[in-house]
Amino acid sequence: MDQIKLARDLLDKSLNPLFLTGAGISAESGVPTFRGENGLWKNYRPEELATPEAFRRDPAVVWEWYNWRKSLVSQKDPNAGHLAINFIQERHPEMGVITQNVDGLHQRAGNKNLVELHGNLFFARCVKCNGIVEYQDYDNNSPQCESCGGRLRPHIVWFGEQLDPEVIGRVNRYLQKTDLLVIVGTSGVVYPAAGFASTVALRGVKVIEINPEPVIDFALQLKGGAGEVLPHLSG
Ligand code: BV8
Ligand code: ZN
Repeated sequence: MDQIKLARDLLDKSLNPLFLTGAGISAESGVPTFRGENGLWKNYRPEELATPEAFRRDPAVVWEWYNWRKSLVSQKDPNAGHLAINFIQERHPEMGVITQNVDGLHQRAGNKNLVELHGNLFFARCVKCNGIVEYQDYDNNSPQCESCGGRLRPHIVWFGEQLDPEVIGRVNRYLQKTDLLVIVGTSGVVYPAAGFASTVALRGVKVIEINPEPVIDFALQLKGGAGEVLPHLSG
């Protein structure tokens, strides 16, 4: 039986499927991935931009990069992969979608039960009072907090920073409950997300991976793009 049919069967029989996505699900929307050919990290070094030290050293440069990414993403739309998740959630209304992405495309697609592991490009956080505000601006590289005048930073989890404990709690509840983990478009490099597949596989949960270059050897691998494969699982 071909892989897609197998995966479709597993999804139809699953009582608690769970999705985990990475930059690859946004690739067909025209949002560059991180480590791919024309990836974001290709022209930048993460440690120079996506770390608290980089922000302390030169906040304006870090804001310039995030503002550029924000303006890029706001001109893109969710693709068939994001939209297919809506149809799958019609059959599985409790299904969680844990994403490493900060581009907000899952929300814009209408996906429910979303957990953003690494924050969101369109929010900022005050380094002084920790207030979180929506921040859609593209051209202000040194935004200030309106309530306390403190410096605003991107509401993004940088390397070496802990994830929000509330987010981790939600993730753990989903990981404990799931009977099928579908992983879409991640190179499996960044922790803790990179550890989720083995966490659930250890208790016998099946893992499906959708990726043109699959990386999880114990998964049922569907080689291909999210936008072409996911609609076959949702129809
Ligand atoms: C933490 C910033 C506690 C936001 C990001 C040593 C060993 C293990 C772990 C560590 C270690 N040293 C430090 C750590 C922890 C560290 C880590 O994992 N480092 C890695 C690099 C080794 N993690 C952390 O620091 C995390 N915090 O663990 O706190 C702690 C603290 C200190 C020390 C220990 C523990 C914080 C992680 C968050 C980092 N922030 N980004 C931003 O600017 O965006 S991570 C960055 O990578 C993005 O957020 C992105 O989400 C994430 C993962 O990348 P992917 O989504 O996988 O994208 P990528 O380009 O890599 O791959 C794309 C995939 O798509 C490819 O496979 C490709 O084939 C596929 N694809 C392409 N086209 C398609 C497709 N798939 C489907 N369809 C297509 N069309
Ligand atoms: Zn403040």
